[in-house]
Amino acid sequence: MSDKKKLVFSGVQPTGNLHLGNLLGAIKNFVSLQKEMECIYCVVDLHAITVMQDPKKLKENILETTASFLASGLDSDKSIIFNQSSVSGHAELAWILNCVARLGWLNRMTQFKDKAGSDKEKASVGLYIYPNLMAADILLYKATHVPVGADQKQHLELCRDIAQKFNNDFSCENFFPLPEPLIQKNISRVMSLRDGTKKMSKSEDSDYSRINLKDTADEISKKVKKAKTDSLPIPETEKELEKRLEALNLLNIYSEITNKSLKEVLKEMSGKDFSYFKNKLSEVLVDSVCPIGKKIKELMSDKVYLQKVLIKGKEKASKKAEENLKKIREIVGLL
Ligand code: AQP
Repeated sequence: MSDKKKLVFSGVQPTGNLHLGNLLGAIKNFVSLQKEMECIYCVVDLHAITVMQDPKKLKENILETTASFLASGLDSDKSIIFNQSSVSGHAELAWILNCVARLGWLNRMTQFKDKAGSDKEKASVGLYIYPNLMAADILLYKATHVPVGADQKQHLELCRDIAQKFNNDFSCENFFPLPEPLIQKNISRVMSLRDGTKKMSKSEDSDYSRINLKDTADEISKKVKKAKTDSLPIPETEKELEKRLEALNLLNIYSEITNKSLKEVLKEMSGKDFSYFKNKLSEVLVDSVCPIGKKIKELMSDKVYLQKVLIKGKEKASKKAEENLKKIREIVGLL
């Protein structure tokens, strides 16, 4: 495929403070891709309302997620940056795809099971069909590449199944491309600082489980100091880390931030105790995260500017979406 035809789409939910998991698992990749390909990055506010949001806070979070994109290095002249609900084609295509996707496919989605918890009957219908909306987000632009954290891999596979079924059902071979997930190799899932079996998440109750992009140097140091580890020193080999999930997570974070392989990090740190390593980790985190946090705060003091960025993105996105939707309506037989 020529570079011209490649198109990147991805989104982040405006559900609160963005954290190190969002940065290392997704946004870092967004930034490097904008140098190579045409990219569309979306603040997915319609996804956010699949669980109840305080309307005032949601508005603020949409702007703050936009500020976080810009502060992390996204450029609104190079990439299309907008919020999902401003382009109504996302909801229209989602409805069409609701009629293509099968119940059995959605029943297999593990994120719904995790987020709905033990009482699924009380979850919103929106939360259940969230992956169909995600498929619509991507297919509306005929995106070919989707940078995401490993937690979104299953939803991407579903998107490919939906695209394939649409192409077969309506006899329009290759109409929708089958999008490829782009998952970071070294750190595809940043884990909670309190529990190495859970991913770092905005909605986790304890703020000590995550490093937020807006955390101060002091907060980062405190969180790293309190991060769960074990009593053994840092080992020499990756094999010895297999069952030490919290230690592995911290070492992986250090490796990603310093651009060193885990092997190199172990060479540097083996035999040292965690208090020594945690000091080093705090230093590199403060150096890389605090400038982003400072920029987010600066950008949030000019909300008019942030709104202008979103409007500019909406205009570009709407044009592309409408061109594709015209063809989709025609294929489906809608007048
Ligand atoms: N811990 C993580 N490690 C690696 N990647 C992650 N992502 C999220 N958490 C991690 C990736 O960030 C992108 C945006 O995610 P999102 O905010 O839209 O949704 P999410 O995956 O549901 O993230 P959270 O933080 O867990 O949000 P809440 O708590 O609101 O549900 C995605 O590419 C995701 O893979």
